[in-house]
Amino acid sequence: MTFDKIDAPFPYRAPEHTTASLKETIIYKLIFLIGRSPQEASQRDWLNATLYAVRDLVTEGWINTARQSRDEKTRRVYYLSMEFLMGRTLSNALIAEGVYELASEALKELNVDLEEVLEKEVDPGLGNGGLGRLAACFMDSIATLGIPAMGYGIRYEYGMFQQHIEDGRQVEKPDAWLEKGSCWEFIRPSKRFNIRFGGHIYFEGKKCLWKNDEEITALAYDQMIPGYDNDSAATLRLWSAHAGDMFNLQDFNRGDYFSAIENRASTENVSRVLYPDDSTVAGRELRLRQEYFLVSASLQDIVRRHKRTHGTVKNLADKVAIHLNDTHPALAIPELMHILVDQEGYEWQTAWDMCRQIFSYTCHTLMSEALETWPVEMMAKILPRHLQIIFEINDYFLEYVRTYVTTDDHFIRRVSLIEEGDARKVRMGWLSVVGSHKVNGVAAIHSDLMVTSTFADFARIYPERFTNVTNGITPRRWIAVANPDLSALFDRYIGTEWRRDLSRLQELKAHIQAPEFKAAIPQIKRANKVRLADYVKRELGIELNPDALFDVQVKRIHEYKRQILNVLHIVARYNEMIANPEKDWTPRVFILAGKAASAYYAAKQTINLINDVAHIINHDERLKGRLKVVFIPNYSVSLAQIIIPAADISEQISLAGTEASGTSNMKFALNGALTLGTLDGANVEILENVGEDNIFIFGNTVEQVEALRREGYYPFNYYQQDEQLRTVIDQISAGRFSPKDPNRYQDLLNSLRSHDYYQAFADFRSYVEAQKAVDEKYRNQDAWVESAVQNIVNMSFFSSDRTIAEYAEKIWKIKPLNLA
Ligand code: 26V
Repeated sequence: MTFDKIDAPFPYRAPEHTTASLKETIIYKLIFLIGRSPQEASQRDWLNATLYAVRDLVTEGWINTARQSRDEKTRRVYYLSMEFLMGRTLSNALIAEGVYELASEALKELNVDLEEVLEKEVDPGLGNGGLGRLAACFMDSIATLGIPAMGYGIRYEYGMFQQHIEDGRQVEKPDAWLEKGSCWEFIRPSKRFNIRFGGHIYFEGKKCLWKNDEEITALAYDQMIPGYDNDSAATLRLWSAHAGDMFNLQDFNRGDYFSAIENRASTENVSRVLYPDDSTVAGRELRLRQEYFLVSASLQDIVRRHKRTHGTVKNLADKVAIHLNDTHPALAIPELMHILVDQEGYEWQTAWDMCRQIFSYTCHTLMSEALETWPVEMMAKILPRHLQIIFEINDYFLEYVRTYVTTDDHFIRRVSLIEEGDARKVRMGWLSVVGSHKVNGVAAIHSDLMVTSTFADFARIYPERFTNVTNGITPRRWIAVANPDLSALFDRYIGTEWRRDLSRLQELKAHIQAPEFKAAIPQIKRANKVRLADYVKRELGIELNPDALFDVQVKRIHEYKRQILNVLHIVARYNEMIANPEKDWTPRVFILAGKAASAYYAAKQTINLINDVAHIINHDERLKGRLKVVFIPNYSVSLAQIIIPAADISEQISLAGTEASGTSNMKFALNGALTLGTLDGANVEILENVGEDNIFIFGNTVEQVEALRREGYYPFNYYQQDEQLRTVIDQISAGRFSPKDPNRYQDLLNSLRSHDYYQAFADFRSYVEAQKAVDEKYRNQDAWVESAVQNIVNMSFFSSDRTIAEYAEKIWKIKPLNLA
């Protein structure tokens, strides 16, 4: 009898630990899995031993959940994403399993400090920013709600680069995160699939055959995503490229053993490194290969699993939903067609109907330059059969448009999946819309704009296809892990259930006038500010005053996010303070962090400018420490966990109509920071939830932005008419902040004065005024705390549990497992 045949209940129960038994287990893991004695163990060894001990606690529920879903033959959803920014595992798992205190005590008895050990864990940076972190919050909610689902991604050997700041400038260093070992994952040597590339296609009768000339192996690594206190866990399966047995056959046949082995390295490049550019499409062949690698491995796995459970692919559309996290995995659409038509022998029409029931797609941007396209020529070389399928989908689709919508040639040209021109290109966004039954934006305003701009033509063809699902964040990581003091306060007043049901925060409303509650909020904030100040002192040697107002902007550096507007205001404020040094200024600390894509010149200049300005301001004694500017290098999930709970002001200052949603805006507000933002992305819904007295809104609306674009926007006029703005620009231009290299910022300034594509100058005045209102309010600490509380208790809507429940109901048509 094989192990597979043993019936439930699962025979190996994980122990209910006491401090003593957990301590024993950790020692056991240390000795027998890591091979170290307690006397010799380093902090990292203790970390790994603890990880192994806690992993055991999650495994049982994980296996049971998978079994239940298999036995009940439930409909499942597969979440395909090129990025998952999971953050550290241990702290989250300890909380999910309810053994944080126990682990802390067990380690203390071994003279080991849990907090220090937690800091040793590497933070896998397998994503760029918002999109990748959203995928991680979603996995957490999927696990907690017990949604039968699985995430699929790539196990990049090198994640997002490490950002160092040298002489004020960003320097990128490779992130070899795996070198420290990664003991949370399970390698699955038996889960391997061949991924084919290149070659040519030919027909045998009506049947299309693909003779590829390259092949590599995708190997699965599984990670458990623990649900919160529900004895359940979801799976994140990441694929790694292996040359496997597929040596270059020609080399082998020539008897060139050494070349054959040597080639392994280049074959394995496909999962070597995450593309660190979230702003432009590089059009690089390796990226296309990565996308196909993810898609092909995942679909083979999905179809194999489905056949094993159901014995047929006939009911695939009843049992499988596949979600595309942006267009990056859009090749899944032609890949499923390839499987159904070429391998399973389905008629084109039947296969296409199945596809459109199976796929759904989330759009995460409005930036046209971030809409993926691939040169037809490149796709022909790497994926000839897929290109041919895309052409066929296009013919079918355009025929439909001509028949039922319009024969207007301009329209047809605009919606064609193939962009005509010198070099023809495949439009992945269009492909995703045509191949999905639902397409969603990530905040109300974004979904509205999607159907009036990016996908306007498609909204005319398929009006019922477009919908909104506003993003959310997991309260487990963003409160329970990141802000333990605030968690403890919640627990004291409303019990612990808010962790799985954030609507419970409503119940806090009965207590917010209690003096003890009111007093606790600023105390907690101050403690978090001290924690951040300690970090900054330790890492950067800069002293911060925890009683100053902490004003924070942390996110990827992008022109549309307008870090530059932040800098212009900082300089303006500096000038005012120097002009009136005796005035009773509210002390401020400006904190910024974020990475710039390595080839994004303007973003790198912005980082340089922030650091140059910080250097001058932080050394100006006339300010008497009332103004500080800090750029914290190497922003990551772990850093966010320290920075966000310490913020008083959350800067969300993108040009209206450019930030699809934002998710840090939600994390900040939930941690009691007040938003200073434009009417963009989810800021709009945050305003609706917290009320206008508890948020600082400034700047032009989408309509005003569009009117300016239409009627002619002349930034130079703003420069001329606003004296304060002019002074700031002239100072930067004269090298006030870069005396050794006075011309350093000419490009940046020229571009602002002449184009200012993201209209920073237009919003400057109202931003400065809003900042004054911030100072004013902060002087009245009672009013400030009241607003902070209103932010916290009104954030229920922004839990990713709500988001995932909406996806499950509206888009995936999937019910949670009964996890009794
Ligand atoms: C874009 C691209 C485009 C070229 C190919 C490589 C690549 C890799 C990553 C990206 C990511 C850009 C999309 C993104 O992160 N969007 C963000 O998604 C968040 C979650 O929905 C949302 O909150 C942010 O507003 C949005 O900018």
